Amino acid sequence: PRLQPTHPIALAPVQAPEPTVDGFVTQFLRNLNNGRGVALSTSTANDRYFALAATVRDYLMARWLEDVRRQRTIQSKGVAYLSAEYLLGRQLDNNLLATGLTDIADEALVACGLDLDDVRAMEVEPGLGNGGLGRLAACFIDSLATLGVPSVGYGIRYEYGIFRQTFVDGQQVEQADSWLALGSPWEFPHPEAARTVSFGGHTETYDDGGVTRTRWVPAWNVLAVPYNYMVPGYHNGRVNTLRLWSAQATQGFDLRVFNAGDYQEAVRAQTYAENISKVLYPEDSTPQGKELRLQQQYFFVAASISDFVNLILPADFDLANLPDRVIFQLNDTHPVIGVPELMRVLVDEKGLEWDAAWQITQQCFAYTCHTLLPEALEVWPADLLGRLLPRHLEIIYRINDEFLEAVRERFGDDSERIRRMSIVSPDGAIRMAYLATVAGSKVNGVAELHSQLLREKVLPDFDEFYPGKFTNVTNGVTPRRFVKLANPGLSRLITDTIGAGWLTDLDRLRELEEYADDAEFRSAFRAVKSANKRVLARTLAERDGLTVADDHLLDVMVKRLHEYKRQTLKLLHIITEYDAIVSGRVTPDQVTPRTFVFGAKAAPGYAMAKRIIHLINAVGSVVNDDPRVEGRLKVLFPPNYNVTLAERIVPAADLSEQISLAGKEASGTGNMKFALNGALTIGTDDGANVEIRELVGDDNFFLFGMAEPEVADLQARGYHPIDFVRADENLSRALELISSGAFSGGDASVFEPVVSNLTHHDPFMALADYTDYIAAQKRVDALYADQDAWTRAAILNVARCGFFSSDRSMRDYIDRIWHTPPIL
Ligand code: B1H
Repeated sequence: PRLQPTHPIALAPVQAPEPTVDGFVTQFLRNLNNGRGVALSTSTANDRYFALAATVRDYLMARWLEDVRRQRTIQSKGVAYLSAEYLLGRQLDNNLLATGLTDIADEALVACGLDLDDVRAMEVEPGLGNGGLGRLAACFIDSLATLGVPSVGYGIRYEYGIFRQTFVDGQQVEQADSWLALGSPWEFPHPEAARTVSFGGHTETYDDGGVTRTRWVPAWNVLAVPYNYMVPGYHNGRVNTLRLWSAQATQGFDLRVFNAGDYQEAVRAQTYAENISKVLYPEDSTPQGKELRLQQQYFFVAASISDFVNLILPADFDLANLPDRVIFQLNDTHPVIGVPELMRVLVDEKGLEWDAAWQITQQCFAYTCHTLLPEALEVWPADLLGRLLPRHLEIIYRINDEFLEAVRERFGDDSERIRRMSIVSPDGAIRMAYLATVAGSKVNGVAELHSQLLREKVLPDFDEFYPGKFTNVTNGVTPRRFVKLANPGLSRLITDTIGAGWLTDLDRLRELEEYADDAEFRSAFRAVKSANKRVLARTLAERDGLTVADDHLLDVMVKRLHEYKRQTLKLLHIITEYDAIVSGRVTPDQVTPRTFVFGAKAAPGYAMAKRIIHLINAVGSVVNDDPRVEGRLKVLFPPNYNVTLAERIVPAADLSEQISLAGKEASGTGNMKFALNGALTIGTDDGANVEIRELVGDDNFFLFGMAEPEVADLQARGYHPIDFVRADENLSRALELISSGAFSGGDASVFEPVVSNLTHHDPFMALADYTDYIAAQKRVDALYADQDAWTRAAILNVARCGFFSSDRSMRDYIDRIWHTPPIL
């Protein structure tokens, strides 16, 4: 009788702490004492942050474990989102919000004599992504959890995320982002569930009871150790999983070599293996064709597929049914090596016939393309791929042979077409976007215009060959982080006006439309914007020692530094305004007082982008310090723009700069965040700007510049930027000012490369759009002068942009691509 279990395994309860202030205090102190090994009186801010995070975790735990259990029992179809990047932002506030515990936590900390703000400031955001693509993945997993769709996000636990940007004499200097230096309270390592990932070696055939089979004999292995993170849905009791892989050597160091005194050699293999998840490649939109990068890609994809096939699926699962159980969504080409990997697993490891395996594989993948820039489409030299993954190269060749055979069957021996469509390029490189298109059940672009150009310009042969394969899913952003957390004032105003529930049904923002004409609502709306500017002012003062005037139009351009995004066009506008004042053509009181805010990281190897950063800082210091300007123009460039800072900048902005050359920005997602927070957009007809403008209406959007067909036309006719310089005196003066050394202490050589690049090449046609841009900025000034009209337009932006919730994006993926119903 002594051995009767009182908590039988299957029924053992997972207990959540009491959702009261007392319950919270008790759990918080317990975590501080037992988890951190300190008393409140001796604890550091970091201890308190860890204990608070652990407390929030404790509330989520029962739900998480229940969701994991339920998903394993039901075994319904789910999404495995494969992404090399997740730009998560801080977790504490998000998870407090999801659990509805923010107020309780606040009071509980007060009860302990602490301030929630001081504690939350300790969190270092995990910057495991470069920009829009990584942030999109983070928004998507948030929405999947909120919709209750079974899903796992798979990725890499980089030890160092996107570099920390500093400025030295106005120039970008990168520092390692050691976000894990003090540990992370959000992760759960599971070394017992590690997967072995192999590299190198050769392939051989062998006789398997009369059948000839191929096997891969790799040369070296690494361990992929999973770290699990909770992904809570909003107020729905659901918690999905994000699983990030960390590389570990299969064997520790070589003790014999160590004892012989060669310490470096003893750890060489270990260092090599563990380098795989050491650092995020800081490229954005242009891939680095580096061996380590391919190692990273294969590492996380192979571990993820093995995790799903060998650990998540039941042991007796019939792999013929795999497409009913999972869809692997390829976030750009980075995980496309998963296609030959699944084939290898099915054929070499599980013994399926090639044709059956290919049938399965084609249904289990779908591919999202995030770019149109030809230089951004990943290709891997066959010799590199063959050296690292010899079996995968064989599989890719066979896929290509069979694919080209099918093309031949359909179109005859059209050798031009065959050459164009081959997954293997004429110079022997593997075109990963083509492989993904051939293997994917669906291929989607990320905004209407982008999807259209993808079909018509980048992959037209494939669109013709695979009718119905191409589709669009316009990107979205999570309103939980980017409206509710970032803009509590606006959120309160919205709830007071239209009631609760809009945060998970963002189309309901439409109900605000009628209030655009309500003077009282407009003044409340303006008050929120002003309060947000003061919050930003405080943030920038503390963070960077910058000052923000509270009566300025806040004109914001925050995004990666890239020539196609045209930060130089924004600069030319600023210089033109400055020139107008200092040349005496206008008096300072005739210009709209504006503060221009930039945020931008440049890829460390992108020389022109770094020069442009230098120029922005240089223009800033001259303009800001020139007494003739009388403080009417300010240029602020806080370093190290990241998710945390975005949450302060976006809600404070009046004007959102989305000024890429038409046809170059696949979608943009910053544009959506600004519009949803009541900034007006000045933008080109590019990416999702097109859809924003259609929704908010021409009167509430400042459109300028060439549309994509005009760009193509000008390119075809021959673009000569110098013609545009000659045609617009303001433009030539602005360029002349830079050339004269006005922003470089008289040294004309410093920014000569920027000016000469613009006047002689201007690959993204900034000068061609300059005149129209300036005209559009005049319309901005005119509307801003009428605060009621401006506010009305801003309200309509909020009211009409509910479409850009990532919940809607996820529903579109589910309907058009995944067919994975929520579990209720
Ligand atoms: C986007 C990238 C990207 N498109 C390669 N492509 C990378 C490509 O490390 N790499 O090699 C990293 C990133 N990122 C962005 O995706 C687009 O430029 C945006 O327009 C779009 O909004 C975003 C999300 O779809």
